[in-house]
Amino acid sequence: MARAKKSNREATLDNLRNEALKIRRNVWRALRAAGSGHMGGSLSAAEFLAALYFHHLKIRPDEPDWPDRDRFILSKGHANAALGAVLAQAGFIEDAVLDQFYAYESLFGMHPDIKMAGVEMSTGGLGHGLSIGLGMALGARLQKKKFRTIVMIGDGELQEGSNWEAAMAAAHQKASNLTAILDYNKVQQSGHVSDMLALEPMASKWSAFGWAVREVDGHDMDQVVGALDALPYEKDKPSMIIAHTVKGKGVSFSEDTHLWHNNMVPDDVYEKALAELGEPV
Ligand SMILES: Cc1ncc(C[n+]2csc(CCOP(=O)(O)OP(=O)(O)O)c2C)c(N)n1
Repeated sequence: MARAKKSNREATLDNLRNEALKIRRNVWRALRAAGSGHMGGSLSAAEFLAALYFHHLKIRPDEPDWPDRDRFILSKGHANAALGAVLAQAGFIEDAVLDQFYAYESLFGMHPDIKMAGVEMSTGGLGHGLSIGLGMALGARLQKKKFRTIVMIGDGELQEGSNWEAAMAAAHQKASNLTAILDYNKVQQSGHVSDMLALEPMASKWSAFGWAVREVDGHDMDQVVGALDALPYEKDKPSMIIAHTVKGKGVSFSEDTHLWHNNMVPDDVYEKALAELGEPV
């Protein structure tokens, strides 16, 4: 019997799931090359990064500085292994660069370097990306350009007061061309966010700051794509996507623990991780 043909949307979602799996595999590959690095927050971001670079962002990998491109800032810059992975998969950089993670004179370092193709902003000191993204969004408005700016932030990062200044300013400026994605994996460097410095209620807090808010399961590709396709959510308001995620997602020992926020990656750990993730198609 002939197999039922997949709808275009199902095929798109399958393709994006596959890219997310490749991101996770490439994260472990890069970290193994360096011997260590930040796996937890890189693995939680995989679905959104795949959907951004292979579905949502208007970008040209062969012309990284195209003036009309959408801008993406990874404000939680310690997850740079995942950004490098998706930039390689999308063709901004050579695949071989992934084996140069954290190597001497490599542009692919522990944090994003604006000198590397496809990287919009050097980040790593937490708490700056949203302000910079707002500046880009306001710049687009001044230049009468249609490009959009998307900033991914972490929940631990949100404890930095500068985020809330940017949140107020973006609402005041009615920056509807600005989107924030909160990788809400509930774990920061030294423990669970709720134990360190609680942030709930998250959604109503952002609404009160004047943002249009949507909450999704950040590992459900259908919801991830739906949230991106629906942007912007309200006229004259910046949009916030609260992505409920799992730190270290995809590998049993790294999930939902600060112990794998940043860790060593000897060969046996790398092999266990890849065996659990499985092969992309
Ligand atoms: C200003 C600043 N303070 C401290 C650090 C060290 N640091 C790196 S990652 C991290 C935890 C971030 O937690 P979160 O935003 O929840 O990231 P995720 O769980 O997504 O990896 C900290 C404190 C930093 N990079 N910048």
